Amino acid sequence: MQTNLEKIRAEAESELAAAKDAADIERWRNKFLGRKDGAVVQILRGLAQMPIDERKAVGEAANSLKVALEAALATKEDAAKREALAGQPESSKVDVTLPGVQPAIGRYHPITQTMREIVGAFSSMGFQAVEGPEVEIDYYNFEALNIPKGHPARDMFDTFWVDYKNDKGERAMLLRTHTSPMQIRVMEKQKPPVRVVVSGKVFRYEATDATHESIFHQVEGLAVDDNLSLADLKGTLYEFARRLFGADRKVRFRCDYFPFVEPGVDMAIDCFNCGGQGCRICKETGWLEIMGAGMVHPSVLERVGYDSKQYTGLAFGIGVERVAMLKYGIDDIRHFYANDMRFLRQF
Ligand code: YSA
Repeated sequence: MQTNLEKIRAEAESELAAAKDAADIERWRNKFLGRKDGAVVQILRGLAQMPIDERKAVGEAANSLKVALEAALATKEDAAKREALAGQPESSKVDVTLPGVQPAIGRYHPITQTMREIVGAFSSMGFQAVEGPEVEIDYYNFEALNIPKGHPARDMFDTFWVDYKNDKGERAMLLRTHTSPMQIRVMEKQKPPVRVVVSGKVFRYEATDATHESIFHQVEGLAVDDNLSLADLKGTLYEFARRLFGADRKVRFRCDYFPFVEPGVDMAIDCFNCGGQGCRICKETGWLEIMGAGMVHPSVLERVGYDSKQYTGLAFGIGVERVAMLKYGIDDIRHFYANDMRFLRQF
C-alpha cells in the first residue's frame, strides 16, 4: 500500500507541474483530491477492509499525502493567478487584496438645505412652491413694483444689467435683484386666492462683507385673498420664525420702506453671536435682519387686474444666507461660497 501511495504522489506532482491553465488544475483536483472518486479518497475508503495492524499506518500516510497535495495545489493556484496578472498591462491589474475605497457620498449645500427648510415650513402652511427666471426684464423687477425709472428706490437694488437695449435704446434686461418680480408674474396668471413661495438666486452689484454677498438667495412669499391684514402677515412670520429657530429666539418687527408695500416692515432675529449685546456681525445693533415684508400696495394689485377694494395681499422676501447664519452660528456669509470642504462637510 505504501508503494501505491508513493506512486500516487509522484504521478500527482508531475501532473500538477504540467498543468497549464485553470481547467488543467481543476481536472487535477478532481482526479487526486475529488471528494467522490479522487485517488486519496479511494485509499481512505479502502481502510475498512484492511487488517487492523496495517490500517493505522496507511491511514496516517494517506492523510499526510492529502495535506501535501492540498498545499501543492494552493501554491500552483497562486502562481497561476500571478502569471495571469503579469500578462496584463499595469493599468488593468486589480489587486483584490487591497482594502476597498469608500465612495464619497454627496450632500446638499447648507444654503440649499436651508432654502428647502424655509420652503417646507411655508408649504406646510398651505403655500405652493414655484420658481422664476433669474434674468428678468426691467418691468417685472422694478416698474410693476412701483419703482419707475429715476425712482430713488432703484438705489436700494444695485443692479447687474444685461448688455441688451430695447427699441427705445434703454437697458431693459437685468439679473433679478430680488425674488419680488415673481409676485407680478404669478398674479398675472392666477386669480385670488393666491398663496405662493418663490425660492432662488438673486444678484446685486454691491461690495461683500460679513453679512452681504453679491449673489445670494431669497424666498419670496405672497398671499392674496379677501380680508388679509397685517395681523395675518405677523402671525405667518412668527410661525415661520418659531419653526426655523425655535420658540426661544427673539423676533423684532420694524417699519421699513419698500415702494411695493404699504405698510412695509422688516423682521430681525436677535444676533446669535452676541445674544443682542452688539458685535461685529450685527453691526452693534444686537439684531440680524432676515427679511423685508408688508401689505401689497393697492396699485400693484390694480396693475395686474385685481380689485384692490375686494382683495388685500401680504408679502415677504427672506434672505436665505442670513437665516442659515443664524441657524448654524456662522459668523461670515462668505464661508458658504469659499468651497472649503472642511466647512461644508459639517452640514
Ligand atoms: C419686501 C416687501 C415685500 O412685500 C416682499 C419682499 C420684500 C423684500 C424685498 N424684495 C427685498 O429684497 N428687500 S431687501 O433688499 O431688504 O432684502 C431682503 C433680505 O435679503 C434682507 O432682509 C436680507 O436678509 C437679504 N439680503 C439683502 N441683501 C443681501 C442679503 N443677503 C445677503 N447679501 C446681501 N447683499
